[in-house]
Amino acid sequence: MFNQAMEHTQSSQLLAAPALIERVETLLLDLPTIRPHQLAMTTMQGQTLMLVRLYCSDGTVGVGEGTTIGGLAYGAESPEGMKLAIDTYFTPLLLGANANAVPAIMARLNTAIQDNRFAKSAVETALFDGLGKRTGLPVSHLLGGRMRDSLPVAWTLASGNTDKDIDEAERMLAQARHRIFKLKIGRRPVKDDVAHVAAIKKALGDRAEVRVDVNMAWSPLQAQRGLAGLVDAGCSLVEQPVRRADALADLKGRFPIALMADESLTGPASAFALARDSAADVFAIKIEQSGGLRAALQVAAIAESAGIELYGGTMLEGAIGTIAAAHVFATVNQLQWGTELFGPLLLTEEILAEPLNYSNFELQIPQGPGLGIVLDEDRVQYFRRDRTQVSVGSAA
Ligand code: MUC
Ligand code: MG
Repeated sequence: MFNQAMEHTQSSQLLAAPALIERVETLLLDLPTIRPHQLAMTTMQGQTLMLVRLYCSDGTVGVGEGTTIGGLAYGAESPEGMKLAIDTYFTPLLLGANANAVPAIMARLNTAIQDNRFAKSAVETALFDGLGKRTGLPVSHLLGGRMRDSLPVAWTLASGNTDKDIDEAERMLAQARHRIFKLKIGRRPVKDDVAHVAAIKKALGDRAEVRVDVNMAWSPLQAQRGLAGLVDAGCSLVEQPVRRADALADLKGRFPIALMADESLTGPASAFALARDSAADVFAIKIEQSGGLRAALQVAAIAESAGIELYGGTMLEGAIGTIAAAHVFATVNQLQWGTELFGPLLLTEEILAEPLNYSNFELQIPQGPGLGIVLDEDRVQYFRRDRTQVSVGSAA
């Protein structure tokens, strides 16, 4: 009897209070990066975070984030475009909806709005954050529960200069922050890129693992030459060396180096096609590229059933998007290649009341309700792109 009563009390605490979405707010925050970040297709000097907040009738507020890489350099969505899409098209579908019914809301958005995967991921993050705050559960628990409480985090060396990259890697090793390094290549001739990788691997030796991301820059022929050189350089993994999925499939299994799909993975349907065509050894799962947290888990499930290994990828999200991805990655069965959830560390400015905990080469996943993070509201307001207009408006 006593036990039954206890069970009842505990379970009723976990019920989410009814909550209707009353207001949707979107903001653009501009934050500088610690150094220029050089990829094959662009060099980033800063990052724009598109924040979305869902204000609900029970007083809870869920927050989500969308980012891209170099505006429109990486894909079809931009932070400005996400804000416009959410303000104009998502908001009328969200207002008045039952915020606890996350799959129903996402189904409605997916029916009414094509693509816009990054914006959908931001909104789904905010929905889960709110649901977590209402139930007292971390997002990872809402997604089925955790396999792990912390995640290994790789660092991307992308200064564009070999010596600077080696110095940066040494600093990361000395601070016990990262011991897996992903090198951004694909801008220079293949042999120069391979020499750059070989020099860094030689300097770091067995103290670190070196991987590369070509961001689709190589032709199939360049990729064959490049992969052969990367194997000799001691590189363990190559991410999206070529643009097309069929070219990826042609490369797979031809060199003793792991081949990872990134740009080719745009959600569960593409994951299914890549798995069917045996086009990659590893999938980079990303919440934004997948179109949301649950879609990312579908990608993971397809990989797992096809015997494809997993890596927790990033779109260089700030703290909110990074932690949303961390909650997802906490739940997958195996994460053979760790993660690259270093986005907040690339930014000079903190927007959380308490920064994320990166220590011992890992990111600790917060235990609190929802995303388990608290925004520093003054700093959020300070970094708003429209700050001047806001203060002028409020003074009037
Ligand atoms: C990508 O292509 O993987 C991840 C790390 C980084 O530096 O860029 C991103 C995007
Ligand atoms: Mg990549």
